[in-house]
Amino acid sequence: ESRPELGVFSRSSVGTFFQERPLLKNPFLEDALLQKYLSRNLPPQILGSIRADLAQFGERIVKELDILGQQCEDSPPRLQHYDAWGCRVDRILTCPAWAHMKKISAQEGLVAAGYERTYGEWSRVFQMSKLYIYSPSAGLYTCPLAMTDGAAKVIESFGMSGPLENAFQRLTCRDPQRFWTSGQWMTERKGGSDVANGTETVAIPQADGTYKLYGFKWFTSATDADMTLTLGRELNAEGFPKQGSKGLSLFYAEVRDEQGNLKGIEVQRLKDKLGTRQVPTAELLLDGLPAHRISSEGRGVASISNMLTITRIHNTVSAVAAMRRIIQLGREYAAKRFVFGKFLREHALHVQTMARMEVETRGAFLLLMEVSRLLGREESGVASELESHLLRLLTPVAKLYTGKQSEIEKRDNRQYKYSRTVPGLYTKQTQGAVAVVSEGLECFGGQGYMEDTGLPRMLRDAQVLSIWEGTTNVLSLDVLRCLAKSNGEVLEAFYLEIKIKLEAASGKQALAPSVMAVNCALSKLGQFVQAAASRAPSYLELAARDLSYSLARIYMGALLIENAAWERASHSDVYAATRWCQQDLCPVMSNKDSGWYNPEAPEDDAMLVYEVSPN
Ligand code: UCC
Ligand code: FAD
Repeated sequence: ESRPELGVFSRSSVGTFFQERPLLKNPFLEDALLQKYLSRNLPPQILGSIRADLAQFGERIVKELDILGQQCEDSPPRLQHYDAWGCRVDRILTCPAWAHMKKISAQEGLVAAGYERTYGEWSRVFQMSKLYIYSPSAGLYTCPLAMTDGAAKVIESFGMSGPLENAFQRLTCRDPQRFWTSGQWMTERKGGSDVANGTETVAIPQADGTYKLYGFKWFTSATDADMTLTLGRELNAEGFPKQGSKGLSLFYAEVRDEQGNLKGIEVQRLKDKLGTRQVPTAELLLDGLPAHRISSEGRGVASISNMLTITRIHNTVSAVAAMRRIIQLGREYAAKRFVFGKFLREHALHVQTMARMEVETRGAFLLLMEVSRLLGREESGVASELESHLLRLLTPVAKLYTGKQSEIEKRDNRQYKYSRTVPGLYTKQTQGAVAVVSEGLECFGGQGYMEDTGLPRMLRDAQVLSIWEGTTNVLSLDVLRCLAKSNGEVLEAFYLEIKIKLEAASGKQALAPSVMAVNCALSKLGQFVQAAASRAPSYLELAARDLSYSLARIYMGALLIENAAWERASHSDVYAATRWCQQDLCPVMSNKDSGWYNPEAPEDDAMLVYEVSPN
């Protein structure tokens, strides 16, 4: 008897095991630290309503928005240059999910909440908390929201009249039909950091007091916006553009006419980007864009700085939110993935890896909330001078540190021998804006690398956070400028606020080593600043990045201690503070001792980078 031929007419067998996927749960209810932060700080009369809003929004994120965010990634924007009849139209075509995000953003008041000020000085904490749970599911719609918020802030600071009043109402409204978004066009081909020398756009005055702008904007994100703030150069008496920073003014422009066609703008092309693919980023030729000057002549950069403050805080939101989300998903997965005889969450080495990510994220989160709190206080008119100084300093510090953050190994308090002519200790500092997210992807093994899990895009989108809105070095120089300009008052504010935060931990034995570490770092910082005062400006320039990192780590240490000193704090809060404070909190002092900022260092660095082959 012959055997039947097996499987000829059956489907091939693919096995019976399928890994359970990590589920996104309500990102507000899953976030113990956010909830504790709100309970610790918010007045009881507003806590309930803010919690209810965030819990409800968290539910909406899981059920409705996360999938829309993925659709934005899957259907990136396209540029249609010509219509079927050969007419130039330059339409930026976005997907329905992107349009839906605009509607939801208005309904949820994601910009409006910052201006309605329903919760007084806590309104910004509320708004940023909402954006923080939304951001990883937003399909990068948080990018236009950031610029919209920044534009509203600039307009509010100028006072509203004429078209600006209408614009402000639209940027800050909850009605999806009326809601506008704004662009922020600063970067031209010659420079995005060096705006003063890079801007070639000229503003030609018109008889009615308005202007027409001619130039080329090299990067313009969320180019489907309704309006923009941008920089342009006015002409001197001889009819030539005025050069330098003093030649730049700030302009307001509505970019489309009633029919939705662009006014005096050609879209050259859409950018082909590593990440942020959901967002249309374009190169624009301004060919007579009608505009209103809103700053006084030559005060363009100073006037747009309010926008930079807001967008840099939003950038911090995105950085911290990405870290938090990958941990939330990673810990979910670790409870489901079974390897070597037990669940991942039972493998101590895996959990140690996640704990390192968690410590990073906690420090970053508290710094984000601190900056939001200070912004809210300033906007409610209750901030002290000290707090305004702190806000100015901590905004670039938070942006640059959280964008770059998350390189885990430095957390170990290991010190590496640095064998150069100058003996010293070298604290390892391989840097990577994406390190927590990158480590987070590894937590899913091979699946973390698979596009259809939705995870890889988190890494791609994280990479931009240290580049746009000011690179790490440029912001480090901004930190220097801010310190230098204030005659010592900003640094004094920094010291005073930290002392206040450490006070909260007095008498708490478990926190004593951490308090000591922060105090020790503060005194090293003081020694550094004192020593640097007598050195050439190039010395501080070389130290700028390490100095900014030191400010970030020290301040985050103080915030973690303050958090852990709360009477309802958990053992984990104390542990997080302890772990944070075990690292080198003042790398600028360690690297000073290694001679990295000395006059001969640039030459050595240049030789290293540009070494040529001997033959
Ligand atoms: O990248 C962009 C959009 C991306 C998409 C949106 C992302 C949203 C967040 C993510 C959410 C998903 S838009 C392009 C962003 N571009 C930058 O960030 C530029 C980076 N470069 C700088 O920041 C430079 O430091 C410059 C451009 C500010 C340097 O210009 P100047 O002209 O050389 O600067 P000066 O002379 O130092 O400063 C001119 C004035 C001074 O005031 P006065 O004249 O009163 O002494 C400064 O104190 O501007 C003041 N100023 C500031 N004030 C400069 N920066 C600031 C500041 N940050 N805060 C307050
Ligand atoms: P460069 O200034 O050429 O920097 C190159 C390198 O030099 C960097 O490592 C930088 O840190 C370093 N460097 C520069 N100056 C110094 C210095 N003085 N000392 C030490 N190091 C220095 N711009 C807009 O205006 N609007 C937008 O909507 C917008 N969207 C963007 C979207 C995306 C996806 C990207 C990637 C960029 C976008 N940008 C936008 C541009 C962005 O803001 C700039 O690219 C950024 O500010 C850096 O400017 P740059 O490209 O001229 O770099």
